[in-house]
Parts: sequence; structure tokens; C-alpha cells
Amino acid sequence: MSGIKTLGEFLIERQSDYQYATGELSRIFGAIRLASRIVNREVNKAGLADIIGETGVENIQGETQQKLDVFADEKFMEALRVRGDICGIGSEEQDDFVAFESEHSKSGKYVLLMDPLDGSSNIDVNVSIGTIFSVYRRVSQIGTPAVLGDFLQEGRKQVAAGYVIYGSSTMLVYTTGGGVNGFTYDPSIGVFYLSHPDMIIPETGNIYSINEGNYIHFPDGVKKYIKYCQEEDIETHRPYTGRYIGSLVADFHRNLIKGGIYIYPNSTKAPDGKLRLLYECNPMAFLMEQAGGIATDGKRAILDIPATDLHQRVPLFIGSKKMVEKAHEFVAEFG
Ligand code: P6P
Repeated sequence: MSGIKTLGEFLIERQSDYQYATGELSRIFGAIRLASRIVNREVNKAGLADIIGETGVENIQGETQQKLDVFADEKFMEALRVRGDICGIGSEEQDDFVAFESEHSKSGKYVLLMDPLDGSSNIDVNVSIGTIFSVYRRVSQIGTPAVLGDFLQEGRKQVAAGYVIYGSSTMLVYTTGGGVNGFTYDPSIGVFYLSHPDMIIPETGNIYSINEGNYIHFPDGVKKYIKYCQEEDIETHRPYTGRYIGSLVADFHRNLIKGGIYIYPNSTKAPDGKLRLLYECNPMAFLMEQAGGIATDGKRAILDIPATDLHQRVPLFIGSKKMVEKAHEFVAEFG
């Protein structure tokens, strides 16, 4: 691994990418790095520990919380409270945002939104899962407790976003607006190494990722796009390959590397789609635009959608530019 940069070295080297003081960013990523290492350890032995299975507690989504969900939420919350310049957190696992009370935290200049363990229904079947995070500069006065307005900011205001994917290897992928870079974790020494510098999604691809089990509930435009993907056309390399892991971070990561489109549309079952704007769609959209792709709700750029509620849902079309543009044509013509 000689000559390959660690995450810490990279953050210092690329400090000009970050529009605010580097130390603040380093402390935030220091907290994320620590928590992801702790969560990674538990994810890797989830099959052994009595951590599998459900707490019986329901989160605001009405979903039964998996123990590892709760564990991940606690570890990221704890690490960011102590080490980051964070004055508050919004989490999929918390009904309301959490404003940290210590004087140190209240002097924090940032808030963080996260899905601490996305795709957690896959834990018991050993499929890749992930942590998604999004960082904003607070809008309320420094030195006071965080307020809801600090979290309800549109996606373009993000100062950093990324995910940790706990898969065949564990990776941290993030952006601060100067491109997307991926770091692979070496558990033998507890270090993230720069393994995927300057990640760019192919302009087109041949992978479409959508839960076709919901086909009858989709709008006509989405149905027709799915059929377009399945038609034979040598020039455009169709039929495409269908790949749906059921874990947003895993489907996103594969498409980022190979090219492709992921769609979680609105439907008669889910009029606003399923995915959350603030801690799933916005961070993934920031990453995708930085990697040269597109992220919309089928029409509007995700990053331009006003935030009105901590857990608001939006439809998501995200991936290779030409593939998302083609999907837009069907949505525009057929609704
Ligand atoms: P469905 C996991 O619950 C998640 O939020 C995403 O990670 C994933 O892409 C999607 O929901 C799967 O939802 O309805 O297809 O099972």
C-alpha cells in the first residue's frame, strides 16, 4: 500500500476543495471514519452476535428497527457529538432532529443528516448495506441550539455528502464539491486508503435498477421506460441488464462504477416514492452530479427541491446522464 494516500492525508492535501476551514472538515470526517469502523466491525460479525433480528421498536417510518440500525445510529450520534463541529443531527432512526446541548456542540458550525444503516432489511441475508450522510452549514446563530431550519435546506446548500458501503470490502465515498473520491478500508490496520480517485460515472450504461415487483403500480411513463430497457436494439446495446439489490447504496455504487440508472418512482402504492429527500436523495444527488451524472424526481433536479419536512419522500431517478434523460422523455410523454 506504499504510495497510496490515507483519507486523512487526502483531506489535508485537498483542503482547497473545501470552502470552509479544513480543520472543521477533518474533525467531521474523523468522527464519520471512527463510527464507520465501529459499525463495520459489528456488520461483519452480525451473523454471530446477538445483534441480528429486531428490537421490536418502530421508527417514524413505521419500520421495525433492526438492532444494527439502532447500534449504527447510536455510534454515529456519539462520535459526531464528541468529535465533530456538529451542533445537531437529523436521522432516519430519530422522529425529530437532535440538537446537542453542550457548549462545545452549540458552537458547532454544521449539522449532519444521515441514514445510519440504509438497506438494513438486507442484514439478515448478508447483502451489502450502507450509511449515507449529508452535511450543511447551520443557518441559525452559532452558540445556540440547532433549529429545524438548519436541516430544512435545499440540497444545493450541502457542503459535504457521502456514504459508507459495508460490502465485500468497506468503502467510504464522499464529495465536498470538488469531485468524488472513494476510499477502501483496510481492517488489518484500521485505515481508509484512496482506491478510487476522481470517480466519474459513464455517460451511458446498460444496467437498469428498479423494483419491477411494483410494476402494476408505476406511472405509465415508468412502465414504458422499463419496456424500452427490455427491447432488443443492437445500436443502443439493449436489452439492458436488470440489477436490483434492494439497497440504495449498493445499487448506486455499482452504477457509479459501471454506469446505469436507479429508479424509485412515485406509484399508486407510494405517491411520493419511498426514499427520503434529506438523508438519502440529496446526498446521493450531490455525489451523482459531482460524478457527471443526473439526479431528479423524474422532472426536477433533486438538489433544487425545497425541503419542507425532515422525513419527506421524493421519487428518485439517478445515474448516467443519457439514461436518465431517456427516462425523462418517457415520463414527459406518458406521465
Ligand atoms: P423496496 C431500503 O429500505 C431502501 O430504503 C433502499 O436502500 C432501497 O433501494 C429501497 O429502500 C428498497 O425498497 O420497496 O424495493 O424494497
